[in-house]
Amino acid sequence: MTIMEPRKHGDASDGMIGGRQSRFEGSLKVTGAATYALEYPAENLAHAILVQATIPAGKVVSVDKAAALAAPGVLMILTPEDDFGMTVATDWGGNRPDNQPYYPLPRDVKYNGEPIVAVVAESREQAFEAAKLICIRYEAAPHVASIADPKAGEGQVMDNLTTKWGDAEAAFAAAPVKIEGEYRTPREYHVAMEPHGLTAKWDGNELTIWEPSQWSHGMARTYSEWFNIPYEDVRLISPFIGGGFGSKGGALAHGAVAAFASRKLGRPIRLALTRPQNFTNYGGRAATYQSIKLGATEDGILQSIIHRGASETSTYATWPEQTGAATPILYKVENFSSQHRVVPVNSVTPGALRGPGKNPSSFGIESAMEELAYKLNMDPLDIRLKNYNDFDRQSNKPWSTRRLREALTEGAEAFGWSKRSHAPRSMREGKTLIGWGIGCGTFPVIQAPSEAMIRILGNGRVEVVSGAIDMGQGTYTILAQTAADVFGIPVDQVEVHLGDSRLPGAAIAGGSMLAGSILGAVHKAATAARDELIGLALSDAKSPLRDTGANTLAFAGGRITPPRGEGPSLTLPELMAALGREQLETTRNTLPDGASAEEQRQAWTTMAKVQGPTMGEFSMHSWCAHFAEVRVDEDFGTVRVSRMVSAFDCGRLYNPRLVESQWRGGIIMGIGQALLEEGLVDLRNGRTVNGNAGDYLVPTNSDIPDIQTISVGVPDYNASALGGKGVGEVGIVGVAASIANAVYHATGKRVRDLPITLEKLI
Ligand code: MCN
Ligand code: MOS
Repeated sequence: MTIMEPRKHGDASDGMIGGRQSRFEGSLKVTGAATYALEYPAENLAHAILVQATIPAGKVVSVDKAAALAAPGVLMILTPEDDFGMTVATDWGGNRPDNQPYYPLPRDVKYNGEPIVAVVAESREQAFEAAKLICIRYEAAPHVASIADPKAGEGQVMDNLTTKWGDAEAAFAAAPVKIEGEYRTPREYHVAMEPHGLTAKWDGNELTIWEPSQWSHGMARTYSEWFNIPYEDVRLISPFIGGGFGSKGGALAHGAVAAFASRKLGRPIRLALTRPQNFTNYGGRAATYQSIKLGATEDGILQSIIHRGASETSTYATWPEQTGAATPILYKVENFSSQHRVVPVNSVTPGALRGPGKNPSSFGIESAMEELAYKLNMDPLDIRLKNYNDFDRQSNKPWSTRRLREALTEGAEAFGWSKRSHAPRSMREGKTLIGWGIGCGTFPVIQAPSEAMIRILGNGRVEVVSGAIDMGQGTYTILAQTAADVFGIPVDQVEVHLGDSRLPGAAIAGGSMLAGSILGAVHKAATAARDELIGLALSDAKSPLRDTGANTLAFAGGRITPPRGEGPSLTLPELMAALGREQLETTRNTLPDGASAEEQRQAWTTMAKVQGPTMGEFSMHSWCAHFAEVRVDEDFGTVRVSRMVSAFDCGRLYNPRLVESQWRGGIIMGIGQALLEEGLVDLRNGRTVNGNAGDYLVPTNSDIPDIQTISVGVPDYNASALGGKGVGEVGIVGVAASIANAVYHATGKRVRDLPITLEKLI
């Protein structure tokens, strides 16, 4: 078992891959020196705000803007009347309709809160004041408020999410032990600290956008397509992001409005969404429900899983929150059937939120497995080990690495699981009921091509340059560590430049795919740069290393030497000086050799070349097992999570300190999901009732217990060039189930719909 103990501060190896280097850009953030998108100084700046529809469906009949236009400071008002002259851009799937006009402020209202008017003024306050004077007339149409609306219906089956093997119905009918349950998760939101927004500025036909982004290249492409300008003429700058959690992967209507207004006025425009607009203008996690039937033998061997799930989507686009994403791979079962439906409702299209699909999916299957365990009077740990899945029956491929057994056993040992007493309500301290539960999680390994440049400067500093994004997860730091490792130099001799679409292309900071993807490119470029330097050092007449007879050189401890230590030893700046080089620049990417410029462009700006977990020979995933302890007040039904132990297999860890922080962050979000978070919709008008940071509850420090994390992973070189698997999302997956299971153990009450609030327990 490897429990991560912080190494003593200042250990030189902390800066290498696998070291515990603290956040590279940390001091910039805590001293306020890091500039965020809405803080970039721009001369002659004007401000735009959005006015939102107050009906859930229908048409804008008229916008009376005369009074608002006359208000102080107002420069322009945009309405559905305006011809934006924009065209629809390529979607996530890489598809683009031909010449379809795009109206960021549409006449047809599809959800309550949809932006339909924009006011541009000298100041933000003037824009808000003027907006109050606008009078909008609508023609309302019937609406479906949410998945809970009786009018919502059953929705449509997604054929590509239907999975089947064996005969699940017959096996279930024949199974001696059965359970059946329906599990629900509500709408949930990202609530990133930094709200969405941007500063847009045109210079002639060139557009610069400062906007928080998880994908600088993909978003630059969208802006260029909206305005039909060359990709090179858009520059999206996003070096620091105050959290994204899936919400900042694509350009949105407010970005289109700001960029359009800027072009039309010939002035830079700033548009910041209000906090409530951060709940309406882009999608959070869709509400879901799913029914699960498990059939088993008397001794707890699974015979059948039947899964039927559904999630909300909007009326204008399909986003499935895949309730069956984890169900087919967690346990060994010979008879399986799963189906997922999407139910269109009048809401903004839902989107990715940390661990999309896997998250609600694991809440379902992991709750159901413990229901089965209690029905069989079996230990929840034993039933999981007994049904351990030996290969991926869905893809019919072997696992690349799967140390979930180790996660379960080592997690259980660290938690003290063996001291558990099985019966519900059997552990207590006075009026406090204590319960323990387990929840397993998984997230796929996704890979995307990436490119990076290494620049060695005459003064010996090494720059790593990439358009990749660091939204807090640690990209700056692990890129610096990779270069430091390859050149054998202290990490503070490295500089990292990120977050600009003009820099080399990279995978999206999403789907937990960036670290593994971009490190492959950085490592390749750094190794190539080092090889080039070795070549020069051994062949250049001016090099003191030329006559050593060595055929390679070693880079370690900040010095460059012949491998057996014979002959001179130089530092990087000394060697660069001897060679008379001001700089040495090397760019490499992970595409097959000879990829054309267009193929390269496709690779960084669309999802066309993204590789899923089973596209190769293996089935590749990260895995985890969470052990939760809850304390429930017997009289009041209040639940507190008092302890969490979580064991993970994420392959090799590039930086354990950052990884533990990622895992904890996911677990904390999972605790919020289990106990607090719930987007409430008013069925009468489809409005998000608690769409603000005061009423939509997320956990605070005082809600969070001691969290112990354990790594049981081993390097997986199928998953990535340097052996790591994805880390950013798996931490949240399975947490809610572990808490629901612990609450059942404490109270004897099974809560199948999140969040677990006190009224469900008393
Ligand atoms: N890491 C590592 N070893 C590995 C894999 C990762 O050390 N084998 C560490 C690195 O510090 C890396 C980080 O974990 O920077 C995340 O790596 P990865 O799992 O590849 O995820 P991405 O870089 O693609 O980041 C996206 C991911 C997602 S999809 C969401 S959602 C999420 C998350 O990261 N949103 C976050 N973590 C977040 N963390 C912060 N602070 N803010 C967000 O919005
Ligand atoms: Mo993460 S939800 O894939 O950005």
